[in-house]
Amino acid sequence: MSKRILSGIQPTGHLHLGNYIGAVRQWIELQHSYESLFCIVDLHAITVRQKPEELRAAIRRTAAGYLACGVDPEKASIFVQSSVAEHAELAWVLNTFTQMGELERMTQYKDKSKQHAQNINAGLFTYPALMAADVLLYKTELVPVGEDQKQHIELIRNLAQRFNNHYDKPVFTVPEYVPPKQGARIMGLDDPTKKMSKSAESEWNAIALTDTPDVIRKKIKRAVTDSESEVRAGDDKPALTNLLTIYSVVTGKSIADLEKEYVGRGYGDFKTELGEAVVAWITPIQEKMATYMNDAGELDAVLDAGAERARAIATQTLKEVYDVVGLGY
Ligand code: ATP
Ligand code: LTN
Repeated sequence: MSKRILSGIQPTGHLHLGNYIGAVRQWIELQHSYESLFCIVDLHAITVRQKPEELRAAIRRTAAGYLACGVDPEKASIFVQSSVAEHAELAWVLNTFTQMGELERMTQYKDKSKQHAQNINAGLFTYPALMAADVLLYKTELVPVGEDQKQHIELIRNLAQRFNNHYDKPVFTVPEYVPPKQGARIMGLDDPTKKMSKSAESEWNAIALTDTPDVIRKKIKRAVTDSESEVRAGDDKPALTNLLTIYSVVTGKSIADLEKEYVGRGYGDFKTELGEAVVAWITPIQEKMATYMNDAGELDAVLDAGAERARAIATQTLKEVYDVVGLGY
């Protein structure tokens, strides 16, 4: 049997280029060789306050986004986390194996507690135990995510080993982090020192898959650049490195070739042409996304089928866990 992969994105806001390059792009490739599960992690999303109608809309839009980017529902199971109750159930058990000190070290938790200082809830703190449940329920071997999630994967590996050792049974598979080939950390267009993020304060930070062509062109025009006018990547050119990575992903050209194309030309040309390249790449994705958003029945069918396949595995694993732990009667 082929190896299993699982990944997920929170339905908060709109999918952006960072999500695509850091995560979804890998999924589309890997789905051909691995048994694949791609989740919309709505239970994670409520660790930050969400308006009910907006959350529901974001769940559907995220699912449509996966499909529009090329996740094939015949190859992969696409499902919503809250429709498989075992995620929350296993998360509870894993919470009892997770140390406070480990959670306190998580950088995502530290960042989010700063962003949401008025609501540092217990769910935000134990977020990684729920993420561990997502991964371990399916005995997942590989987890393709952006670099910001590496620390969480390391914690999940420790939890799996700790649980297995405690009961002296190999219940959980110890998963591995799969880094993106390119663009593990896409930076904000307004600030190349911070990652592009759905929840960034500035509207100039991220390019959403749903942005109109004009908005995309404007965002790229306004993107921060580095000193001197040479179009080249390098440690001393974080902004250009980021823009060149995006350019390379949307055109399939190598960064070296792009650098050659722009020898002797300034940032102005570069940005205009990058804007057009992103628009050309995104247009068919947006068209496909619109067809899924306009066909509620089709989207429901994909999510129902995905949840059913996921549930079949999840029920088995949870039963094994309850058995070894001694829960029930
Ligand atoms: P938020 O800002 O609300 O926390 P986010 O934009 O960071 O959201 P997530 O839902 O947390 O998005 O992440 C979904 C996936 O996208 C993860 O695999 C994550 O590693 C990846 N990802 C997110 N931002 C980037 C980025 N800037 N570069 C590369 N990968 C990213
Ligand atoms: N924590 C991740 C989202 C996430 C996830 C997962 C990713 C939740 N559960 C399971 C991979 C596998 C994030 O914030 N980007």
